[in-house]
Amino acid sequence: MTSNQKVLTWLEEMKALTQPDNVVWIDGSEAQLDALRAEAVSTGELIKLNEEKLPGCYLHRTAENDVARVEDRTFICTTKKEDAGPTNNWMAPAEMYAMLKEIYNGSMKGRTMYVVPYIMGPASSPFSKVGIELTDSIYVVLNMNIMTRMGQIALDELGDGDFVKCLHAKCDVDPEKRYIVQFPEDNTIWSCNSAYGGNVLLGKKCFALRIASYMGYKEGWMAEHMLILGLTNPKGEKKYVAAAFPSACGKTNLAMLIPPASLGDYKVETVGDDIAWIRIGEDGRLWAINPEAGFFGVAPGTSEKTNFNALEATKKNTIFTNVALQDDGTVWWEGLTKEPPAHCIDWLGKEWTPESGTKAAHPNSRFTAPAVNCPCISDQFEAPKGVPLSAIIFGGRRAKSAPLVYQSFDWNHGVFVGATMASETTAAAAGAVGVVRRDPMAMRPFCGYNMADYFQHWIDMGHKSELTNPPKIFHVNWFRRDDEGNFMWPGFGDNLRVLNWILDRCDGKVDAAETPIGYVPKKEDLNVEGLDIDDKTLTELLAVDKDVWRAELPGIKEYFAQFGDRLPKGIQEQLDALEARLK
Ligand code: TSX
Ligand code: MN
Repeated sequence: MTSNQKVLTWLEEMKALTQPDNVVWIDGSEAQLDALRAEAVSTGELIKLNEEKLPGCYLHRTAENDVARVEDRTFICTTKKEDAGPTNNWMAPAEMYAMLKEIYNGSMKGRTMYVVPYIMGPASSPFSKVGIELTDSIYVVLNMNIMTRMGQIALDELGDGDFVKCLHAKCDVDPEKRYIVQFPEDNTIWSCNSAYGGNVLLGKKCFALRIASYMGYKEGWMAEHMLILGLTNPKGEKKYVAAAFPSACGKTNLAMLIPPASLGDYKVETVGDDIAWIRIGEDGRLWAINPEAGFFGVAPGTSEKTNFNALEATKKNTIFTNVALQDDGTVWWEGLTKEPPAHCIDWLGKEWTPESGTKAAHPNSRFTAPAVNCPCISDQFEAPKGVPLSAIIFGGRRAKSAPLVYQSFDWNHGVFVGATMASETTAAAAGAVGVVRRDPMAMRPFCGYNMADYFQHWIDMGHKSELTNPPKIFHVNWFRRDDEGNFMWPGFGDNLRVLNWILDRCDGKVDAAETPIGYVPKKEDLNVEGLDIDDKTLTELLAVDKDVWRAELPGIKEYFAQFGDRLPKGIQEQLDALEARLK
């Protein structure tokens, strides 16, 4: 399948280490995939779902202790500890390789190793990169088939070039020996003792964010935890934005937003829901591609009402992980319907009724759905150069501080807005509810190098002479609450009203009010026609309370303090300027 000597040499080395009984090259053909699906069904690894209602769909249940990414066991192994920075776990590469080799040693005895070549990005795009994942899990192969361009196509793309070397072994799924390890200086990812999505689909968070962010730092581009969407207005003018949100802010929902018909003939198209690779184009703008080919979305909360398009995307050729199985061979999760089913099999494989007092689907249960299934997928989804960005949007879940939307004063201030991103925790995550978690650019668990250097890279990108027309930078908050604790903004499709203000600002079409934190809309410039929202609420939604913002400063300072003198001067200047404006 390939004569690339680097691939063949590495494969021999990994075979000698893991000692599989068989090695199977994945070519991406339907015949081979079908055989793998059949094998997984025969062993119980997959459950075939109702072929009439959910054609080509399967259910997989992971081990009970293997249901999420494991940040405390995720490492960035650079030669120097400082290059990984204070927000990453670190171990010296030689020490880590030695420790992991003991775990991998003979771990594939009696098993089959699958060689999975894949492309992150559209085939034959100059922005795309090739990886090869060695895995002993059919579930991983079938998920990679949805999430990437996989098989011979990737080897053809690779030629005799370089690739990211990914090794995954399920081992005993022992949580004490579970490691997700990036070696950015070696283009290498090693993952063991897990069989859950983000830990084992190594093209996604490990490659397309952690390794790629380091590549972008070295090569002058950016790998970001961002959705990409296209918005066409009634005049037919099309613009693209990228947006970063921490978890539980509805990023996939925004990526697939349905414009309310009452606002006129708008169209939203999805380019990506999770990751953007961004470069400076020949026209002096930033251009973004989605390196992925599918959506690995959180199932609970996804419904016809919250995200019709995502739900549609899951109706064929989709793999569900840790959702509930209904008696008719379809799936269910909390929030899919108002009324739960009278009976189902829960994510642990046990009988479940609404009286069980437990969740039928795991809160982090997932669908792996092909992007081509999405009714609103962009016609630019496969565009080799990607799409030009008019705006970059940062967001968070804040009850009181952040107004509905504000624009940064300039690029460096926009980087500061991203660097100070924070979100209040929800019941969906482990731990206390309503606690402020700092999550710069939503990259806290995904930055493959020192986050202070990452901030500097953001600043530097904005000042490159080739970037003659940078996007404007904004911050949104759909989650502001009144004193009774009610959400003040209807959110969902009505967020289009905010996107319209953002794009009008990019076009210089609307004025704004200057506040200490940035430019906020003048009330009359935000279209609230047809909304049940009174003047007082609107004022409150757009208000910037100096006292609340002054109270934010200690948390920001404390967060930045961990970077010591590696914190960019450009960021410190922004902090000082904000403090002065809040006096
Ligand atoms: O995804 C959300 N978005 C973005 C949509 C494009 N959610 C769900 C978040 C959990 C992942 C939201 N929840 C949004 C939002 O804009 N806003 C809210 C808060 C909210 C919830 C319910 C209502 C209003 C606001 N109203 C009623 O239920 C009637
Ligand atoms: Mn994500």
